[in-house]
Amino acid sequence: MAGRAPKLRRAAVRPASLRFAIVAARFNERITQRLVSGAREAFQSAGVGADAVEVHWVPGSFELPQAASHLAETGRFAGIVCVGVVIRGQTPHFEHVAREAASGIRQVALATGIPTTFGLITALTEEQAWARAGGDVGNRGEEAAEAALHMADWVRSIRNDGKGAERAGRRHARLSQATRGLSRSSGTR
Ligand code: DLZ
Repeated sequence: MAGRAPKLRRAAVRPASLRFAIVAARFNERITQRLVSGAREAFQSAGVGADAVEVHWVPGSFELPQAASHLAETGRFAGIVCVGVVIRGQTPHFEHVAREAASGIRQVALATGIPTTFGLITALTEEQAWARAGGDVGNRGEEAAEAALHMADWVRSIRNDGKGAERAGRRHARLSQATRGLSRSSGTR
């Protein structure tokens, strides 16, 4: 799959007073730590205080949706970022874990309405995974945190009033345009 994640336009986010959670899978923990750091940095540079970001660890990526679901139900978070690393092994286990994590995370987002984003690396080799954890191909944790910030801002704008939604619509149209430009200039990931 090709494409670069959009860079968040800082002006689009008004994160003061918003809380976020990061749910992290311990499997392949050294790599996942990099995703957690990437996500923390994205929150920090958007103006979210360190004390407004909670990190919760679970055993593996399969458990991410359940933890995210519990966190969403608390109503304490404007967004939840799920991070984990699934690397293909000798058996089809990889497919099961990756598929269930992806569809479970989507279900949490749809069922609760709380932006719950996908910061998983699904890689064929460990080398590919490192490249996507702050290496040559970006940092999936950072990208997922930016998506959570973006979605939290958008959800808040449509709840507030019609004008907020219009402004968010214009911001997102501009962002999509920028994203298309970035996708054209990027290679295979
Ligand atoms: C069992 C397993 C395997 C084989 N591979 C991974 C992986 O690459 N990445 C990951 O996050 N978790 C893996 N797991 C653990 C499962 O996610 C889960 O924790 C266990 O199956 C227990 O439910």
